[in-house]
Amino acid sequence: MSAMTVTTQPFVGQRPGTSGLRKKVTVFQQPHYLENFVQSLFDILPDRAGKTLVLGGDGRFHNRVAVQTILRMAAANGFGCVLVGQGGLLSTPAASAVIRKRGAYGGIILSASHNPGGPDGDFGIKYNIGNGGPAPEKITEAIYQRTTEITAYQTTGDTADLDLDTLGRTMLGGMAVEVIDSVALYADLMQTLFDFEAMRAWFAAGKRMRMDTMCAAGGPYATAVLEGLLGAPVGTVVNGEPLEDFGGYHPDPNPAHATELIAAMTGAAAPDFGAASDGDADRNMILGRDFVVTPSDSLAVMAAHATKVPGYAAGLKGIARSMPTSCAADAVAKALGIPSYETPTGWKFFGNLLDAGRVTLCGEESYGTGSDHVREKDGLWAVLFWLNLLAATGESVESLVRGHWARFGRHYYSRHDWEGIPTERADALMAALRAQLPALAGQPFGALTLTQADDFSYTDPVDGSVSSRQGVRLLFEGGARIVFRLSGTGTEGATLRVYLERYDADPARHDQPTQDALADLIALADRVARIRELSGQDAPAVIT
Ligand code: VG1
Ligand code: CO
Repeated sequence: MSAMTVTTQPFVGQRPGTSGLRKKVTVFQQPHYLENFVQSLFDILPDRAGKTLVLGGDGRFHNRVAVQTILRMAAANGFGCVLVGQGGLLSTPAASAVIRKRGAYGGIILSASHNPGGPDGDFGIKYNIGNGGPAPEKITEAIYQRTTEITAYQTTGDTADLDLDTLGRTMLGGMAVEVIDSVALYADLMQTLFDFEAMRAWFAAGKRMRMDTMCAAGGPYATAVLEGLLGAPVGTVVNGEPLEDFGGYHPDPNPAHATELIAAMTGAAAPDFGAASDGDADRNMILGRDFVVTPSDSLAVMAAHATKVPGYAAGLKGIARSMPTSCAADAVAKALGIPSYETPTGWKFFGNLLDAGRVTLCGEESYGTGSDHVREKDGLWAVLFWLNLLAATGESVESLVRGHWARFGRHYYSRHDWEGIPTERADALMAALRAQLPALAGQPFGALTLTQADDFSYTDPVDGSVSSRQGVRLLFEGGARIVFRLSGTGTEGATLRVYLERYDADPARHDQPTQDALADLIALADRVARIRELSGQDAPAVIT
C-alpha cells in the first residue's frame, strides 16, 4: 500500500457551526466533500506524523462509509495509530473519555447529534483536541480557511474496508488501527464517580426507571451500566439498539420529540425516574413521575447536591453555564461561595475553564450537562448523577426540584424555536434587533423595567480570546430575560431561538404553568423582534 494524491477543488460552506460541520447526508455523499474537510483538518495539524487519533460516530447513516474513508486518509497522512470504536460507534462523551484515557492527539467524531438521521437526514463531523474537548474557534476557523483553498488530499486509495466489528489491532500500511471497547472504558470511568452500591440498592428495592436512548449511540453504554452493572431489570433501557435512521425518531431528548417517554412517565403506574439521551449521547433529559425537569434546573439541583455524589464529595470549584441557560445555577454558586461563569452557546467554550480547574460542573439549557471528568457534555453521566442523588437522598425527582425552588426560588424558563425561516429573513430580523438596541433603553415595557440591552460578547478568562455577537439580550429588573440568537447546528434555512426567563422567589407562586408565567415576556419578544411579521410564521415549531 502506498499513499496517493487526489486532486480536488474547494466546496463552499465548510465552516463548522456550534458543534462541527453539519450538512445533509446527500451533501456529504458528494465525491471529495468529506475528504476535503478531513484533509483540511489534517493540513492544520503539522505535527500529526506518528500521532494517535480517536475515531467513531453516533452510528447514523453514512457513519461506516465515512469511518473507512477517514482511516484511509489518516494512514496516508502519516498518523501512527487510530483508535476506532467497535462498529465505528463512539458516543461523544465516550470519545472524549477515550482521548483523555489513551492520551490521544485528538479525535474525529462523526455526528450530527440531535439532528434527524437516515439517507434523507443529516450527517456531521467534528474535531476534538487532546484535552478531549471540542476544538476551539481558532482551530475550527483554521480548518475552514483551509477548505477554501484546498487542491488535493492524501488517501491509500482503494484498499479493502477494515473490519470494524472485531476488537483488536490491524495495520493499514504503516498505521495501526485498533478497534476498542469504548463501553467498558466509559463504564469504568463512571464507577470512579458514582456510588454504584447505593444505586444498585435503589433498583433492588424495586424502584423503576425508563431510559430512552432513542435508537442512537447511547444505547450500548446505558444498557451496560444500568442493566449490566446496576442490576436494573432488562427493558429499563428502551430504544437501546443504535440504528442508522434512529428508528425514524428525531433523537433530540426534549418534551417535543421524546413524546413516548413523556407518556410513559405519566400516571400513577409510571416509573420513578425517566431519562433520555440524544443521537451522540451527550444530551440528557430528566423526568420524574408526572414531572419534567428543565435542563437549567437540572444543573442547579445537581450543583446544590453535588457533595452527595462520591466523585464530587470534595465540593465544586465553580459552575459554568451558557449565556441563554437560566440563572438558576448562579444562585447555587452564590450560596456555595464559588465562582460562576457565563459563556457563549456551545461546549467548546467550557474547555479552558475546565482545563484551568476553574469549574467542575457545566451546563446548557439545550439538555446538556457535564463535568471535569471529560471535556464534553455527557448524557448518561447526568442520568447517573440524578440516580445517585435519588439513591442517596431517598427523595423523588419532583421533591428534589420542589425543595430546590423553595430554597432558591424558581427560574421559570422556556425556549421557543422558530424553525425553517429563510436565511435572509432571519438575518434581517437579527439585524433589525441589533439596530434598535441603543434605542431600547428608555422605552416603557409595561410592568417590566429594562436594565440592559446588548449583544453578548465573551472574553475567555483563560486565554483572552474574544467571541462577539453571541446573542441579543434584554435584561429586566428582577432577573427576567429575553435572549435571541440564530442556531448554528441546523441544515435547512435558519432557526431563531428565543430564550425566556423569569425569576420568582415566592413558593406560593411556584405552581404556574411555565408558558403562563412567561406570557408577558413571550408577547414582548414578538413585539420587539417582530418575529411573526419578519419570519412569516405564526408560532414557534418547538417549545421546550
Ligand atoms: C445547539 C444548542 C447548544 C448545543 C449545540 C450542540 O446549538 O443550542 O446549546 O451546544 O446544539 O449540541 P444551536 O447553535 O443550534 O443553538 V449537540 O447535542 O448537537 O452536540
Ligand atoms: Co448531541
